[in-house]
Amino acid sequence: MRNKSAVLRAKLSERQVQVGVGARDSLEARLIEEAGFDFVWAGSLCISASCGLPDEGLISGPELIRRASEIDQAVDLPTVLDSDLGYFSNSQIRALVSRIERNGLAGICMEDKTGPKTNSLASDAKQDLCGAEEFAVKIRAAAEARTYTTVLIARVEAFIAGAGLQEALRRSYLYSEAGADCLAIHSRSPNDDEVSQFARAWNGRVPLMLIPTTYPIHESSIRDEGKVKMIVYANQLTRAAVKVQTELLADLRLGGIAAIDGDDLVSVERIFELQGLDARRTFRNKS
Ligand code: SPV
Ligand code: MG
Repeated sequence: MRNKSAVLRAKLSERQVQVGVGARDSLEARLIEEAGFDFVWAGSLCISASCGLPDEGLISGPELIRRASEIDQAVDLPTVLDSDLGYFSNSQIRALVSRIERNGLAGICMEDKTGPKTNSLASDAKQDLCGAEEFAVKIRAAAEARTYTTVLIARVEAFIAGAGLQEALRRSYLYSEAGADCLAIHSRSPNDDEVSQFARAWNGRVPLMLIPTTYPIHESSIRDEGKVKMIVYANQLTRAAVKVQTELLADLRLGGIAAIDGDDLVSVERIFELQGLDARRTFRNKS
């Protein structure tokens, strides 16, 4: 088996930006791989949504790992688990890191908010930070629990909580000292001002990750600056699927199958093809 965490870790020191996309299941992961992206993001928002649940920590740690590893096994790409984890105890973190490693997941992202867990893009939700020093201890516990090359991403929610640039920087230095391999600087600003200011001010040893949902960014300008090494398009696939499926269901309800234009659908053979990737891979490896 390829060591996916070593692949992801090695790429973090290259000039190129690694671009990941959020998948809620194995089929989406295969589409992401086929389209040429670098890694899969197993995000709590889309996985919760696929269970018809709010992104509020209702899926347990082991269940989230099971879902992420199902996604991971469908592709050769590395998978990063968005594990929340910030409100877990140190011993829970150690147990989960060990399970994450045994399941072959390449990276873990932990965020520095207190429970109860809320989604960072929910403007009406409580977005309280946990103590920075307390979270640094959790990062250290996760880093020390690793027996492998698992990439540990500390997610800084200072901008989400309205705590500003200086607090984002203070936390980032602490987490990088504690053993984080990368810092996810999250923002839900309508433009890239917060993340750009942060990137300009950041002089630490580890690279940055961005999750551009509410603001546009240009991958080429980010690459030239050299501090951001990971980008995640976390929820665009699920949002696109909901849009297309809602429209198709309305047409189907109103006009039956005659109302569906064949060009709006992929063929059944295309689904067979996506289902068969594993078989082809096994065949290739044997020959
Ligand atoms: C997720 O995809 O679950 C994330 C990113 O954590 S966000 O929804 O933007 O907080
Ligand atoms: Mg999440």
